[in-house]
Amino acid sequence: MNIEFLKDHTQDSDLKNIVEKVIQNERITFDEGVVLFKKADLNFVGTLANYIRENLHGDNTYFNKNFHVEPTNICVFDCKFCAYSKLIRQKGDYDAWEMSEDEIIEKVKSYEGTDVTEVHIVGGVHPKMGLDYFANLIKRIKTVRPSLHVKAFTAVELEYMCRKAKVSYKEGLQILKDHGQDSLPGGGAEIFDEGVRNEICKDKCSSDQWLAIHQAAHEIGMPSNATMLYGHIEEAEHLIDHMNRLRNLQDKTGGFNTFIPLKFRNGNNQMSHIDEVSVINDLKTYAIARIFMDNFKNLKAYWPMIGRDTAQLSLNYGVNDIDGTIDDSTKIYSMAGAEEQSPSMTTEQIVELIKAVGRKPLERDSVYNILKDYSTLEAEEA
Ligand code: V47
Ligand code: SF4
Repeated sequence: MNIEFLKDHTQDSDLKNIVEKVIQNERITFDEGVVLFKKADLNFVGTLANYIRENLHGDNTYFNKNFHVEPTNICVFDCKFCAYSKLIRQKGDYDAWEMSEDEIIEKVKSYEGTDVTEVHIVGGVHPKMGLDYFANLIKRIKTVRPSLHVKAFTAVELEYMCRKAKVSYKEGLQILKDHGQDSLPGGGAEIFDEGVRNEICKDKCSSDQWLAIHQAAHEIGMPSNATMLYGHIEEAEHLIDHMNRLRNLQDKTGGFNTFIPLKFRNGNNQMSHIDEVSVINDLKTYAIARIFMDNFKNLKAYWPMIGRDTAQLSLNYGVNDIDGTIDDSTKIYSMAGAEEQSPSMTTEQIVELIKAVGRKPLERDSVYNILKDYSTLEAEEA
């Protein structure tokens, strides 16, 4: 199906209006976003999202070469969807870990001679690991490997660090930046609607604080990502409200690199009684995100969470980025029942995954500069 066919054959006037807006490159409203969730089928939103994706990126599909460090899973907060903080609370410290600074540095050193370009550092909110500790850690990482892009700390960790150190968000972020931090990941956003947030993660940073921290980062020249945790107790209105708050901030600052919808996984957490949503629902969420978030250039599917097959399918539903080769020894997703228990893909595998659906694999850096075109390389060269 193509967009002209949709324009000519859509009977519903609300949906027809949305098709026309997309063709005119006009922004859709909050109500129209909700209409897409409630009335449109997967083919409809997929056709619109793919049209937008191809206008923005053609077949280009980005990935990067990164590794994850999770300094600790000890956390002062108690998010109901979090698999590992619950394990600690129920079983004493049996499942808890804390990496020492030296262990983290050893891990960074272990990538010497490889072509990874980014380290992603995120963990639980440890009561004793504060701003000074992390600033020093980043400085040591940069000494070991100056060219490595350090994408670190969710707004949840940053809110706690700044509060404890009694500094403003801007001051705290400036200290981290001066020590070498390059950008912020998108975690901790969950769902901004205060009613839903109160149900699923009431004790961590508020929605306003999350947005204020990302705004402060953008204002001092640190780009960031944004996530949205979907598929649990939220309704369509909450998803659109979440995306709308991000869209408004992006209008102000332009500092977001990418939007990452994260599928709620129900393993081993306090929301395990909630069924996970279907793949159809996943693809619909990506597609509507692509249509609604007109000022976000990139839409990322985080493949360890949804699995390689759904990530591959999502490339026809608005997604243009499937994160990285990710040598990921972190546990936050695997403990919650994510598709990939030990997520790692070689460059060759990621390139083949993208090529298999007729897209063009491009290695990018953390801020979406293209580093290498893999579309013409043979498998063994990749
Ligand atoms: O905020 C925790 C999510 C997030 C579960 O910026 C869960 O490039 C689903 O933000 N089911 C942290 N999700 C991870 C994150 C992230 C991941 C990949 C790339 C980037 C980026 C950021 O993980 C949390 C929370 O929303 N999470 N538990 C769960 N049971
Ligand atoms: Fe802590 Fe993050 Fe888990 Fe919430 S999601 S309990 S903030 S580690």
